[in-house]
Amino acid sequence: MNAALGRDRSLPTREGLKRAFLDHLLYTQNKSLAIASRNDLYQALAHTIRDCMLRTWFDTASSYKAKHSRMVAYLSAEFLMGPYLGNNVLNLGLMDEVKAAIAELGLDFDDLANQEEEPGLGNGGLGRLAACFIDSLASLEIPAIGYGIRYEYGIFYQTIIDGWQVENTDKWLRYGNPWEIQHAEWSVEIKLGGRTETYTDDAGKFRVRWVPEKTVAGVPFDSPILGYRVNTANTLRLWRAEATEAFDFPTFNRGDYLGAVSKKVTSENLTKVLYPNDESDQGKELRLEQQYFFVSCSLQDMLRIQINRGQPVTEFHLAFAIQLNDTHPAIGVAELMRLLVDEHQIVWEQAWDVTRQTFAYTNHTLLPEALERWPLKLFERVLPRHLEIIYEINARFLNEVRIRFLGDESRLSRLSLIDESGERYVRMAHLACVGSSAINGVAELHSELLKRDVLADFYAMWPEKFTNVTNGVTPRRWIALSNPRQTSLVSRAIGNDWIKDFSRIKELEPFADDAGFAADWQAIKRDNKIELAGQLLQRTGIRVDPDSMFDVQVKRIHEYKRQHLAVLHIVALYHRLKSDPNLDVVPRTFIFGGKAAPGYHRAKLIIKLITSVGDVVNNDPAVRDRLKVVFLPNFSVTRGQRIYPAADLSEQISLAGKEASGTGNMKFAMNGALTIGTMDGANVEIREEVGADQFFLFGLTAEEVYALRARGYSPSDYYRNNAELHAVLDLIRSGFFSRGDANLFAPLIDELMHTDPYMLLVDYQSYVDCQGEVDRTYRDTQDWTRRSILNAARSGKFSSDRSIRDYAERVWKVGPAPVSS
Ligand code: CBF
Repeated sequence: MNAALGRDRSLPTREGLKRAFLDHLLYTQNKSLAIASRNDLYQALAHTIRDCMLRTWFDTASSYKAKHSRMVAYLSAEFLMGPYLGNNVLNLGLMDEVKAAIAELGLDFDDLANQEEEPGLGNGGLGRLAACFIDSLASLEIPAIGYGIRYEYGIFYQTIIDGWQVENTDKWLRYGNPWEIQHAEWSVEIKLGGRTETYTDDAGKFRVRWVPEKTVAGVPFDSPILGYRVNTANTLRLWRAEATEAFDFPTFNRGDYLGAVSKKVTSENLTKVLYPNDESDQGKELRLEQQYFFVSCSLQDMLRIQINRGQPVTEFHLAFAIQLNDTHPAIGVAELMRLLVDEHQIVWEQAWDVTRQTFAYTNHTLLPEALERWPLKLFERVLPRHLEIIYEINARFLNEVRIRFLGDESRLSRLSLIDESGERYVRMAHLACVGSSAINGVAELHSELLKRDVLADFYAMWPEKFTNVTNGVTPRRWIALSNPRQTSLVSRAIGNDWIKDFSRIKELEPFADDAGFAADWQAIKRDNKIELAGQLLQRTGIRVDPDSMFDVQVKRIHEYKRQHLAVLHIVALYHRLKSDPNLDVVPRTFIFGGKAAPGYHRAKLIIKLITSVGDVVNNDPAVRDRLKVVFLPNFSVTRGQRIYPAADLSEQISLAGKEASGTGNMKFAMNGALTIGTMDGANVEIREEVGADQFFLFGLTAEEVYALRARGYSPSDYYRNNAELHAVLDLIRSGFFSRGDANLFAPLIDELMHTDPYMLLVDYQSYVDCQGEVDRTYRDTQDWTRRSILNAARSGKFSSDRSIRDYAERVWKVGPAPVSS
């Protein structure tokens, strides 16, 4: 703790902050103001702010220990935290003071904050959800710990070269991470590979022992997660792999220096890099090792805490509620059984009881290809003991099924933890379902579809286990931090309690009809758009008009999300304008952003299509002032913070039944964008909340998609029968946007015309018509602004605080445990 900040938990004064900052500059960075780099200044500020949190962090841990509070352990292979500095200053309630202190030193807070390397330890929605949840858990003062992986390289840095995505490594740790503290004393040992053997213990009991091929050490790195203006700071504990023996002396003594350190290098590979795929990486041995590694580290850590508190391991479920963020940590079910049965000698039945009462499982996808399964041979090679345990769990489980559904052999094979339909696989979702006391989807529609399709057999077994918890996002980061103008306007109107209790944002509703407020709201949107326009110019060289409609689609690039449907609309508008240069269209700037998985060629081709259409449209004098298309590279949390506040229109256009929830849709609505979207994921609930008038709906429903598929879908009929669509597809196919290269986009267009798995051609006309409605509405600025305010005012449901309250009540059965000041 820095002396200048005082040793109690009271907030520092401006003078104290300045002194602490200069101290850190000297004693942590060893620089003076005169010679410090921007990174030195950022590091000094980060350490100053961290100091303000340490006492609370320490007291929180002590309080949980003393109270024996049941802790939520949120296990997630990804935590897409975004930059820490601004968020921590906000949650401390120190934003004005810190900005002023920094300004008095002749520096600019935002400038220093921009220096932070964002920890991109996640791919997209799932990892960002974990980050929002961890913020809400602390803000609601719920005892919790987040467990994950400290990847040395996070999600790749995307650049666009010649219109194509190029991936660069993300060296986020190159200047160190001031927000973490390494705790080598809590390192654990992780076994991998090898074989098992049986033995008889001293009491004459038959037991199994795992003889691993190798071991690695798991070392925890902790970061404080401070709640918003409370005395709670929970922990995010990320594991890094290290060699158990960094230096192999026998090898060294034989004269092989490089060989002696090679073990270290291979061990550290385990947490080297985040797999950059949004929807699963099954089949990759290293990925399975990563999953097992962080899960075993975390479970061993929880057992250590439990034992330290003097509680018996048979009461593990009373001490911890573990949430599995998708199936990536589902191996935890088998690992907890192994730890309890093999290492702590608990009898199987009791261990199983404890395990089932400990875990709960969240499913995040309906895409069949994303449901994780591991080839049995690979699984056995990496985790031989776990396979035996899974066989035993399966045998007992299938007996339960036999009793319930006598003679139903096909049900048995559908439910089995082992897929035996061809090459044999371990089904991770099945392991998660069997080993959990609760199973949830992430939006109402998604949870219904899970019960109806993907997990229907489990629903038939245990309907009482199923529930829905609709996702949410934290209003702290996604409004208070990223949209300060809207924040102060709203707080002037209704006070600032909404930041803590977001249901109170509904108090804004009457202001939708207040002309003065609406004018301010509009002016703020314009200022946010000017700011984004500046970024777009700086990063892409494309100049856009802040008075045009900002029509935005930012998210991972995936065929089911249908970025290419938006492109078809752009090409249609372009085609219309070329045919009738006097056509009256609302000037629009189409903004895209998002990463494609490096091996997903079709998604990369969609990026190339967007940039190619942009090149033509942006440089055609006939349309230049009315249509602009920009692809902003390297969409990230940091970039999102600039984009959501500046959007007029939010594009949520996935094929109904494909997007589990979506969370970007919520961030847009909170920041006053109107949505154009399908009845998919959480869009359904957003429309319900904000009102049908505030939402531009188009496209098939999930039911209609099923029905059409069942009847047989022929995309070429749509191509033949819709003249504009015909022209649009032909224009792209002809090479018009690819300098005459008719082959470039052929794979995309041919797929649309022949199989169209995501039914773009079915929804095309409805989408384009709906965009016409968007245009008409946008022309009436007052009406649009009113709808924009209503979107924000009615978005209260979509706070992650509400999601966490739902989990706490219905799944974890935990409540707040405030830390006294
Ligand atoms: O639930 C959070 C998000 O998770 C995903 O990103 C995922 O990785 N499966 C889904 O695709 C989103 O719909 C969902 O909002």
